[in-house]
Amino acid sequence: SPDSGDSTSPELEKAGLLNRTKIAEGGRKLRKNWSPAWVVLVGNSLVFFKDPKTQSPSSWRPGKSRPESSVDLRGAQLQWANDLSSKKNVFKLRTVTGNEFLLQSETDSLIREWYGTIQGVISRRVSL
Ligand code: I3S
Repeated sequence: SPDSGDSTSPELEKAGLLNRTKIAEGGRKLRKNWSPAWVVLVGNSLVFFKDPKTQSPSSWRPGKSRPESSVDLRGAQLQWANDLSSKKNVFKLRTVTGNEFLLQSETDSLIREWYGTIQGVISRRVSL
């Protein structure tokens, strides 16, 4: 890829549209509020962008658009969480700071890819 030799910016690992809700902040439970988000995995961060109509995987780059929020994957925990929702294909991501997110897709293969890629990043960072 054109970016692979650029050591000044972390490599984009994956980007796409997922349904997302935050369910806890600092260990404190929040009311669910599902909404679609562009999710971008870059370096050890999972970055969320709000409006899927005005965002695309090519517009995530710094300066082009402002992320809604960003999650540090170092020390995070990932688990399937179909017990936490009536929706199918749900997994939960918990950060070291006690923030918890549910991520979901109607497409089985897509959610499995995301799970695997995020788990790969978490495992890789833990061993550093
Ligand atoms: O786990 P819950 O509380 O049943 O989650 C549902 C609610 O948050 C609901 O919102 P209101 O209680 O504000 O109406 C959402 O609309 C649902 O999507 C939530 O459940 P699912 O099963 O979709 O995660």
